[in-house]
Amino acid sequence: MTRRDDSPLTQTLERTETVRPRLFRVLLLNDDYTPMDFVVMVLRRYFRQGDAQARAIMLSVHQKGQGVAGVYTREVAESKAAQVTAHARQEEYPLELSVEPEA
Ligand code: NFA
Repeated sequence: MTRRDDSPLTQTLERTETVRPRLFRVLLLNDDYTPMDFVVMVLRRYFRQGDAQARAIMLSVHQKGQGVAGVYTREVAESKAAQVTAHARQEEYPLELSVEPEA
């Protein structure tokens, strides 16, 4: 191709850098009133845990006071915590969650 006088003599090469996003834990907190079956359902439906893992996490929260439901980017973690809180309040359960940065 014939080069016109005003065509560029240099070209810019692009380099795309990716940074891994910070991850956040969604914690489930124990209470005396939320039914165990509701917590298991939450872990399965919102946190995509299998049945055995959901039961293990629920029991661990029940016995130790809190536990990790899942780990996500900030927006996803906060969205899941808000959705689960709304669902629990709809059922009039006091279930509490918290979102904390990993490490
Ligand atoms: N402690 C609740 C009960 O005995 C069950 C529960 C587990 C609640 C995990 C919140 C989180 N019904």
